[in-house]
Amino acid sequence: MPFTLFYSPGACSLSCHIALEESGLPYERRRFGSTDGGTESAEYRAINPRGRVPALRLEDGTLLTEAAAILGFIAEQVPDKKLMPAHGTLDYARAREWMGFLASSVHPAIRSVFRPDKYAEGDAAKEEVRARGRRWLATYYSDIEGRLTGQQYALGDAFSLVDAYLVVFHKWSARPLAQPAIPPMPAFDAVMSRVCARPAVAKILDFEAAGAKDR
Ligand SMILES: N[C@@H](CCC(=O)N[C@@H](CS)C(=O)NCC(=O)O)C(=O)O
Repeated sequence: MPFTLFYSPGACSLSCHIALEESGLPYERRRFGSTDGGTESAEYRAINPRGRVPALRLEDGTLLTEAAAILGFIAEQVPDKKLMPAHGTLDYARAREWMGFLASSVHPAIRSVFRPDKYAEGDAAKEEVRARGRRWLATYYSDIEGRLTGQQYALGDAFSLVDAYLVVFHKWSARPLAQPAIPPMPAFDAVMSRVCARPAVAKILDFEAAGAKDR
């Protein structure tokens, strides 16, 4: 049995979907929507009690969660593809730094803008959460832009799965709820043009945009 990716179109699971396609490994995928009740369903909770995507089921039935962990795991299955820098190098630490920042700072800020209902009740409280989230987004996206200025890819001259993870945050930044907070990002846009032109990335973006349910 190949790996099975549990994903929701356009969610952070997009990064792992791209990673699997880049890896060339055989995989299956199952869609559980994060905004239509799919991830909250009893069927999905039985698969992943955390009720979030992404999740990756391995050949032996083990379930792995958390996008950053899944990205690292996929890269390690295909070391020749060099989807992540070698362990023990500063580049590897830099990749972990990017992933930690995206997962623990930028993602929660985005969540407070897209899903304030997860943090507050009542319209006024939700708007306050959203407004504060937007202030964080302005700071974080300026930080991303600064780090990407002068770079071909997040880690320098070579594509890595950090770039696959950044695709998610670039797509989210274009959504109307986030847009008012997002500064001009010419460097981020240029890196993403390069990344999204990769055949594997373009294929998965098309697939998720079409909302297709099968491979
Ligand atoms: N820390 C997790 C967060 C995963 C997460 O929040 N995924 C969202 C989609 S982007 C989700 O499943 N949301 C459904 C929900 O919160 O009910 C990770 O980085 O993988």
